[in-house]
Amino acid sequence: MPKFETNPAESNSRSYRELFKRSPNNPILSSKDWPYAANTVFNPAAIRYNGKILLLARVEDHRGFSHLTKAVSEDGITNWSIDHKPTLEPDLENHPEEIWGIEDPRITWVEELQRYAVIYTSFSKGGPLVSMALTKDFETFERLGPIMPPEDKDAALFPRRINGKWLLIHRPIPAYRGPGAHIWISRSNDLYHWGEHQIIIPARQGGWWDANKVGLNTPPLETPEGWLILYHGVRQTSAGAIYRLGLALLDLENPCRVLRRSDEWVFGPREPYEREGDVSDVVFPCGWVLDEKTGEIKVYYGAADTCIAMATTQLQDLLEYIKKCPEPKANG
Ligand code: BMA
Repeated sequence: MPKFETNPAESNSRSYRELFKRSPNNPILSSKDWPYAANTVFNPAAIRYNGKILLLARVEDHRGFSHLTKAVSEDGITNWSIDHKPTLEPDLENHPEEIWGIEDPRITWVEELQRYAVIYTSFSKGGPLVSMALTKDFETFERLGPIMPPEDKDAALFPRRINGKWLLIHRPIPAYRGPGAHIWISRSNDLYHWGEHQIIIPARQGGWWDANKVGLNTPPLETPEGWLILYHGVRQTSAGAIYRLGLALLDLENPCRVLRRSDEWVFGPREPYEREGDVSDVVFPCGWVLDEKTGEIKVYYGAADTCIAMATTQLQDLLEYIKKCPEPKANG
């Protein structure tokens, strides 16, 4: 008998349970599938590449440091072909900020550059910061280095310039945590220098599931209704934190304008592999892949900071759901 059958709070909730369907193959990947020794594999970026699904997984070694390794599959569920050594690992000579590992990548195809932008967290001596690398083939990478100073993580690039500027979503943590850790957008002309910083999704306060700390999960997905994102809210309890996911819709031409934000979380830890692991009660996607023909979205997530799981949903269902959500209030 698993220690946790279901999370009773979740199984009683009606509003969102049909939105995401967990794969019966979950967890689809874990350290036992890895071709070399690893403690855990989790929080993967995901993208369609050469007609297949490519995951760039965070792999934690037995020192506790992370690197990124790719896994490729035809159906995105089975028969993964996994690199036999790290695909992108810390480059300590040229990038000392990567000293304690690189984590939680998000990938965006950037048509203008004819490159994939990989945005990841570098665990530097000064704390976690946001780094960027470009690649054409997921074999060789051109590093741009740190683009946001610590403490900052959970970042992704928009796929095209908007009103002439590149846009980055990210989540700085203020030293004075009183007001909370919020989701921001910053703008750049050259991808190196970022400014015009603005909060877009503030952490709520008090009893909310996403009080005090929120962060981006999946890179913005362009839809006719707006940019869709999944973000996490961190609920602190006396037993530890619970990482759950909410949905938001950003204006197409001004993504700093949040059109809709879900009041309720739309996905949260329920299954034993999500509830028990190195860090219990965490679901943490870093990528989703839309099938343009069927409208199905595959969401790839780290479960309990230990393994990789997948859930499917329909773009149409997400849009119908989010359009019924309220427009965000200034002070939730
Ligand atoms: C966040 C990130 C994630 C991790 C989560 C839960 O701050 O560091 O990598 O999955 O915490 O531990």
